[in-house]
Amino acid sequence: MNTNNIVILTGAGISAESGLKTFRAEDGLWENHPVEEVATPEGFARDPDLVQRFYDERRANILAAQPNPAHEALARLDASWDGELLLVTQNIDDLHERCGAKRVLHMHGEGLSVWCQSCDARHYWTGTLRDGPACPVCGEVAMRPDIVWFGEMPYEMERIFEAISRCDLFVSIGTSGAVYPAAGFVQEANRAGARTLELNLERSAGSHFFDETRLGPASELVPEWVGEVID
Ligand code: BJW
Repeated sequence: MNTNNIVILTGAGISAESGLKTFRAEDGLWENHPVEEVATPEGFARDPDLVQRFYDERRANILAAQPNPAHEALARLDASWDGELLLVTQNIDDLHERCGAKRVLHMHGEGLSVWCQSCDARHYWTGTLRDGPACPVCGEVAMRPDIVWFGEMPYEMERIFEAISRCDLFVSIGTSGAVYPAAGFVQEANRAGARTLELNLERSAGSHFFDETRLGPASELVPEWVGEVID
């Protein structure tokens, strides 16, 4: 089958070799708090200082991390692929963009973006929020991380489902398949008649939905696969 339209989904596993922690591989805790406790609107309402500190730390980690060969390979694919391509990432880091990838969509938000709850402006932000900086646009102290928490609607779902409905190849990289709606994308791609490929360190919750699963570190599997596609 000829491949023209590609949708790629990436998760925390692609950035693991850049030193950014995955969510479920270790104990899933941050300072003894389950991640679900800090990554929810309820958690933020209950203890804003805790949640701001969590994301201040994540922001600093993102800035310190460097892309790895998997990010570089996907950027090469993006630059050379004449057909349609959408790189949907669940990650809040900017490692895809730092390699030059252009067709990137951050469905769970961005760690280096903050969102003013008072005037709705978004700002590129590399500093902290726990000290309560005022919004540069409206002056109110009402900024939160621009992150999609549990119970909130991920970004650009219509555009994602539309791209999946037209793709002929769907590739999932470094994600456990534990969080919806991203975990359901493979079934949407199957319904669309696309070929489905999973690249992951270990079998995921949704492995049985894929036509093919390749196991190994993303820094090896992704450059190999991109080499096959470009050639
Ligand atoms: C490697 C590797 C290496 C390691 N190389 N691989 C009951 C049933 C179904 C759904 C629900 C339910 N109850 C509630 C829900 C909905 C809920 C949900 O899914 N909950 C689950 C816990 C069940 N989802 C939501 O609330 C979402 N919103 C929503 O559903 O809105 C309604 C809606 C309806 C219909 C259509 C559309 C919308 C919002 C989800 C928001 C997720 N937010 C987080 C945190 C924010 C970002 C941040 O702080 O960074 O996003 S949670 C966290 O999980 C983060 C991640 O993006 C996300 C996915 O994790 P990921 O990337 O898969 O990481 P891991 O750690 O799980 O896996 C890493 C994988 O890599 C592993 O497999 C490793 O083996 C592998 N790996 N090293 C290759 N070197």
